[in-house]
Amino acid sequence: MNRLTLYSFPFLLTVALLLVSNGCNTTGGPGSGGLVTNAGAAEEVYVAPGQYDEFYAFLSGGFSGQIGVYGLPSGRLLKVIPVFSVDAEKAYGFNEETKPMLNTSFGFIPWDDAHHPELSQTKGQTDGRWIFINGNNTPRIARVDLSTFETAEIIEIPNSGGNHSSPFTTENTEYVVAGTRFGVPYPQNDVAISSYAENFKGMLTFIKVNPESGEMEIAFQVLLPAFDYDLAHSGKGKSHGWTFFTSYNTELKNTLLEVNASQNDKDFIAAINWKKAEEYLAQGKFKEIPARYAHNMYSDETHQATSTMEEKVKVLLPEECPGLVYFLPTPKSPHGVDVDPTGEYIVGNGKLSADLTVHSFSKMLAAIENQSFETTIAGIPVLKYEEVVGGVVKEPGLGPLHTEFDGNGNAYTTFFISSEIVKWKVGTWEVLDRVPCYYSVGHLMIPGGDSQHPQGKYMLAMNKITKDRYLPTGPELNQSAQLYDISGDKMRLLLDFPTVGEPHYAQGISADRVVPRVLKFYPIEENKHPYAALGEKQAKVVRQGNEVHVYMTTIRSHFAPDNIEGIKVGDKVFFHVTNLEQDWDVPHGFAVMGNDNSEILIMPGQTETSVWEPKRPGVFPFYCTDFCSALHQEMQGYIRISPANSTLPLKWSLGEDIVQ
Ligand code: K7E
Ligand code: CUA
Repeated sequence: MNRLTLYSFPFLLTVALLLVSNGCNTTGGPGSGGLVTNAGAAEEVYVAPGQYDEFYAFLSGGFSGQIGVYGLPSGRLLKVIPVFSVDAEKAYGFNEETKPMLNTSFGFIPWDDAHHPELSQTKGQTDGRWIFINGNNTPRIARVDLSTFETAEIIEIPNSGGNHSSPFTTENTEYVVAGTRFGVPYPQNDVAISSYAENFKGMLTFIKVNPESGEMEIAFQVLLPAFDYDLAHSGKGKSHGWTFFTSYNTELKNTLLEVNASQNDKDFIAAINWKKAEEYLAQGKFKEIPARYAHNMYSDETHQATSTMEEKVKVLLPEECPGLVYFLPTPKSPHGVDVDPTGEYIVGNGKLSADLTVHSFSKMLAAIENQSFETTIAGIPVLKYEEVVGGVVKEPGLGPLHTEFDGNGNAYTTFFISSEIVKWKVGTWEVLDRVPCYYSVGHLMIPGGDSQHPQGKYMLAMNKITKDRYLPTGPELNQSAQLYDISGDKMRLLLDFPTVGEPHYAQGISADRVVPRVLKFYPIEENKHPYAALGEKQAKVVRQGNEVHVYMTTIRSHFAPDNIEGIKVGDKVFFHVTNLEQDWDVPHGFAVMGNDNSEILIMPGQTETSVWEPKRPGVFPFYCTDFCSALHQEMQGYIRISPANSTLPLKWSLGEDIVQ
């Protein structure tokens, strides 16, 4: 049989268009595409020296596993926050304090693929407290504290594979959610891959967020058929209490998905009534099942992370919980699902569909009330398409992926294949404007654009292909973001800027919601690190068998102690370095020659630990790695390593003061 006959028409169309869209920008050169013709655009993105940007933008790093923090409208990179990947710059995953953050049921995992940052919300508005982000590969959700811009917590998601539809929040951050992209055996087990349809399942997870501390806890999971659950967004306003997940591969195939998962005319949006789930939980209608998953917390008091292995999880079965889940038929392999600010409309971005389907929440409730079901799958009613669809945007573009809102009744949808963003009117479904993207846009972001209260001044497009936009940098070019002004009727391109990693989704927030909360240093008197030295008088070196603990302090511009002797080959040396500074932006660094580890970078008032196992006798220098003062280059010391059988006593000193 001719293999081509296997391929569906939409698939061939997609391939053809992909080729076209990629082909048109291979011949580029400086300024060959997408010239900014708007006079004054440069002025609109110019943030004068010494001035702050108006917005923070948090862009996921994709396969870098991190979050990039940028200012808008300038596009200036402010910080890379290490989340799922080790980062030598900040010693994340290298120092003893943060290693437990990357612990999982598989052990220490130094990397992940992070797609969707999501800001915490209060009353449907971004509140600047935390930002959550998913790890896809080894399913996890992280919480970053926006007072320190550091990862505060990571929780692993069990019964999951490819944690992609994650971690979208509810309107008061009651929950963040996680949906499995890949079906996996439930329970995880050694079974034939060809038994996919019978042995594999898809799990959706609701993670409760403590309203004061932000601490996460898996509240419950919902067991569903092994579709691929792609993206999610929670209801708001009238639809508060519901969360919507897109799915594809409703065909339940386990091979050649590009063809086999594109067969069904419609896939589903799964609508989960989490308030109903809470009732069922209260009634005890759950199954508690064994599940090993890590829960890692960083403490700003002890400056240390702990990792706890959790043992079980509560699972709800739709068959036993009527009213918990409904399926909304949605054409064809929907990617993003986006709820408008009123909570009435649920946009299903069908990747292979010619039109954009928008469901109506009120119609959905009516269809449930009237039991307008097409059929039932695994105990889950499938609502009739005609009964739930609220409107259709006719032929807006090719390859819709994601939609955001501006708070003025307009929606903006990205089209990957036709490489553009289309603005349309919610309710009338008319196309109002379109702008090209350079090139192949994935997600877009309007600050607050997935909340009840968008701050609709700018829109950011995150593009997959960068050819001809920037100076070449070898075979790989950084991904690119483009900033548009959306304050008027027409979208206007203002700026291109390259980004680190591969941003998928992003979040934006006006700076005034974040800046007042930012911590400038850790009060030294509150430092509860068990190995802290809270003043130079507490600096010391303690031997416990082969382990040597150096209680070291650092302040401009010396370490205490800075001369250490009596260490032997075979010892394990713990440098616990406390930064005594009590001023903003005065970290000190520490590194010792030949250590198979990164430097550490200690914030003012913090303690960090670097472990070193010296391999040979000699005298080895250590120094401060962060240029901290005019005498930074003087910030150095020595440690003497003697042979394993040496009887040289421990000795440490700083100048004349603390000689032992
Ligand atoms: Cu569309 Cu991972 Cu949200 Cu990329 S995903 S674009
Ligand atoms: Cu401390 Cu340089």
